[in-house]
Amino acid sequence: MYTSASKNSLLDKAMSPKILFVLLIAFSFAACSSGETQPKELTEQPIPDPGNPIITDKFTADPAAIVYQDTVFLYVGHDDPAPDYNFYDLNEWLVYSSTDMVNWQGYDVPLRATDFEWASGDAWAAEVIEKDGKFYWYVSVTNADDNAKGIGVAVSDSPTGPFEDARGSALVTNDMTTDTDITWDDIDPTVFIDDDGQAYMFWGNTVLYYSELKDNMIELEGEIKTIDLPNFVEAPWVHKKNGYYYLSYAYQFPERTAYAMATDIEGPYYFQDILNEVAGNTNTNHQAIIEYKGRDYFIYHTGAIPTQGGSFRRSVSIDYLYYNPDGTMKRVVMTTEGVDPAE
Ligand code: FUB
Repeated sequence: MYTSASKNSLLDKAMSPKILFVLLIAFSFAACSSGETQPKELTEQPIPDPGNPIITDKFTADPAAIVYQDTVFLYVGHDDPAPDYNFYDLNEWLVYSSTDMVNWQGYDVPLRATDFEWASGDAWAAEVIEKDGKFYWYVSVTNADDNAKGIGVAVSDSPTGPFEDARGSALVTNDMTTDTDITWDDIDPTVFIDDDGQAYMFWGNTVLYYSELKDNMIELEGEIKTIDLPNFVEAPWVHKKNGYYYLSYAYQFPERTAYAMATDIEGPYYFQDILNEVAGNTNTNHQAIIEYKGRDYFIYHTGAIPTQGGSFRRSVSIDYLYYNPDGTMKRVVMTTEGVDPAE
């Protein structure tokens, strides 16, 4: 039987602190799950400081970088197509230097495709390496002999040039690599000198080739071999850290950057992961990786220069690279801000 006494005791129960607490939680949960949170008070935030792209007065592509005597030297191709032309049009390479990764000094043009008499043009991706005080610049150009892409090498006593053709002929010609029928598989050289002093050159498009270099750095040594990597397109870059060899490369097209790891320069290379996503409005990505003043950097290109940037009008950007404790690399976060001045 329901009496007022029993009604009171129910009310008393309902008002107990324990039940009140449960009700409060239930109400807050219901409010949250229906999206009824209180908006925070909004304030104006600082406009991002556009550190990327790092060079804005020219289109720059295919970055490669070295650290020499505490200075970073950045080597790029100069995208320079006429306004109505929509393909790669690069005739020269440029060099910049920096001691903080933020402020970059330019120099006179150090090398042009026409500096190789046997080439008909096309200053495609290239990379410089220092050995015994000389600087060797390995380049992709079109070989006038067969109208196919080939690799040349220039040399200088200074990281900023001027550079001159070190051989007077191509280091790699299309007929030396027969794993594919395409005429542009001999591009994008990257050179790595291992701890024992042996230099290796990796290059390719669709097929990834590599070979040892002779001590003089301007001749191949031994046979040309291949490395099989998933969805390899081009732009190999080799670096070493804490005993691991990292082979990063352009993966699929439009390009992401992916990487594989090995404990020996010649492999086997084990695929790891995507390292960088498609770089905005450009089909290509083309990375360089360096360590400088205790931090790791991922240097790449995007089509981010307003308003004409794109696949054939690229510009170099820099963001931080981070490693996991097991040596794998974290995916790069491409930013507008770029990096802070290195100290
Ligand atoms: O710049 C011309 C070509 O585009 C390069 O050789 C490739 O790596 C791609 O970035």
